Amino acid sequence: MERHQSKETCELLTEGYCIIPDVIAPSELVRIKNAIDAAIEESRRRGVATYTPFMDPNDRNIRLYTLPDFDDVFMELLRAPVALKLVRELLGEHFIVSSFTGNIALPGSGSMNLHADQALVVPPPWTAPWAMNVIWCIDDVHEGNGATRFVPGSHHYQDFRDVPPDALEKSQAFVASAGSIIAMDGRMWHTSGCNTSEDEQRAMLFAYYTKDFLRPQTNHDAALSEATKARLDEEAKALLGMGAAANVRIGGGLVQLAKGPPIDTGVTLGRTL
Ligand SMILES: O=C(O)CCC(=O)C(=O)O
Repeated sequence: MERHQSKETCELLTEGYCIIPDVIAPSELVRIKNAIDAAIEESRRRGVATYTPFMDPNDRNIRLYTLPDFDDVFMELLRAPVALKLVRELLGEHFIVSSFTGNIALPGSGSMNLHADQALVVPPPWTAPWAMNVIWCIDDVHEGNGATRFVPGSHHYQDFRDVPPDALEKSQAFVASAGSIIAMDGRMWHTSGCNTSEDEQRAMLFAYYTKDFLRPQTNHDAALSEATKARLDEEAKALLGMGAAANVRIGGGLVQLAKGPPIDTGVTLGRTL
């Protein structure tokens, strides 16, 4: 492991996740919670359902999509240096935001199907991290209120066939305080937990970044309102993969192709392509 890498980065590279506490100040947490409440109302007003039956067993999971369209604070989270540092360490310099969604699990919410986010956008084999989530914990999260559950070591699975039948039983809940971020390799198999608490809400926001050559989950150019788009600077547009040029980087203006096969095929960990 390189010397300059932090403990968190090392854990992310080796364990497939790391937790960084106290990233969001208490006053910011209030601002984000208010933005989430407003987004729920606005999403419903726009006719976008906050219950997604193909994902969740009942409507106690409130889903929010395309968060940057609701409040500028969400774009600030996507651009937070602490998050982008982790993304660079795992995915390298060239990445985009694939989607930014929220899942607010209310008491009585159930678990979705086990999955790995990279497996949702890349066919196997999954030999390198091409995707990752930076999960913003807006509430304290733990087993009882349905924190995300992950299968330790599952970021090494390379194919659907590698997922054991008892993967769910092997899963464990993340435990983190409100204001933490959890960075998770996109190959980690995980699911939402069941919120069995009496009265605890569990809001977690999923900033999903991928290598820039992967088609994103959200077409931000189509999904964001004109008003939101007008507020984005060039750097934000690039982060959202909204530039006019899309997948033209790999060949390096044909120079790389003329030189022969790429030196690094993206099959090894970190800083590739
Ligand atoms: O809400 C959670 O804990 C997990 C959500 C998730 O994995 C997803 O939406 O893909």
